[in-house]
Amino acid sequence: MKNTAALLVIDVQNDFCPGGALAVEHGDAVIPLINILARRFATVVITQDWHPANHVSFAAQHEGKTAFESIALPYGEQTLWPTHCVMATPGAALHKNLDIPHAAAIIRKGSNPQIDSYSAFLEADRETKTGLDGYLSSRGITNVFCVGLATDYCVAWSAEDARKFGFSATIIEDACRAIDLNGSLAAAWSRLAQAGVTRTASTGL
Ligand code: VGL
Ligand code: ZN
Repeated sequence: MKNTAALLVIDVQNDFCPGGALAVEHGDAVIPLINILARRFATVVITQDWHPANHVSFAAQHEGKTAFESIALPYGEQTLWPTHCVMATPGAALHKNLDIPHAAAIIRKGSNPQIDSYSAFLEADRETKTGLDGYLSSRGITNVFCVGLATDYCVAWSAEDARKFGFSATIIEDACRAIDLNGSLAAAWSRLAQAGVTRTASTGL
């Protein structure tokens, strides 16, 4: 890959892998491919979903609510999730088979108790930046490639926001797995197409 390309490795954490608190089906199956792809990029950024134990996205924080329902919050509609990726717990750790020693930056997101953050660039209030846009820009990055978990949430929102900040964005589909809650995967792909995100297979890179 050109030096203007970066790979974003989204949320390959224990809680999103089989046996985890918010397991994505076959989530761990993407790891060997991600390890291979990462070797083609000089710039790799890893993200971690990283919530306080009382995070607003946890169903357990809302009396009478169960996981996968949604509620209205000041910044919009929020899906409620099982308690997951609590900061500094084993569930929040990167999967042990992820092997990207040259990744120079790790972005942790979702740490504000009141605001979720699917995207690696912007929190769910659509205002608060993580700083990733500046990190990439100051390294001369113009093209962002996204892999990881989950296709229809954190990968999709990150790719959409990459476009918002003026990067080209490509999702490498076979290096991602989806949650697919109530048609969320199909909905994500149509929003992504609207946003000008490219969808490709790793074999086509
Ligand atoms: C994610 C739901 C809640 C993700 C994170 O990484 O896609 N999904 N938190
Ligand atoms: Zn989360």
